[in-house]
Amino acid sequence: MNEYRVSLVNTGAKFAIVVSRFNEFITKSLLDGCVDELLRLGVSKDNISITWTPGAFEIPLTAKLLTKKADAVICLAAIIRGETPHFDFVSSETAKGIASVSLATEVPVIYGVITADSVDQAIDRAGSKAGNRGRSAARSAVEMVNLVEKLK
Ligand code: INI
Repeated sequence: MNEYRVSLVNTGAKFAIVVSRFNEFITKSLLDGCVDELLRLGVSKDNISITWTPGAFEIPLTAKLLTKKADAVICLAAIIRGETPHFDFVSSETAKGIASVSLATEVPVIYGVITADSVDQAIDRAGSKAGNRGRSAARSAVEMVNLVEKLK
């Protein structure tokens, strides 16, 4: 039986973070958590890049371009239902786009997007009651880089 279970040990890989400026007061906390967790996992500052987009909808194209420069791309955004009638459209296109970029490029593209019904719920997931989605996305990215390296 083969079982692939990789560690969270960083191997010198490059990480590109894409973060949406929409709802910046939330996404800034996701970014802080993400960078802090990458550093705690031993990633050097020189191997982290940060790219801002206007909104979540623009993340998939940006992520696709960044797959040429990084071993993993981490996507951070906050889509809040209360603020938009097109919540469902933006959130589903963002999720589908991120998944298809990852499948097309075979580079891990991590979904660190909060979809919340209210600003309070988004705050809970950006570094308070329910953890920090940016921090967990950083851990997923390091794990996936190691897993892809092992499986390829
Ligand atoms: N973008 C977000 O990242 N979060 C949102 O909650 C949001 N809302 O509410 O509309 C949002 N909209 C902007 C969208 O991502 C695009 O930037 C815009 O439509 C231009 O293409």
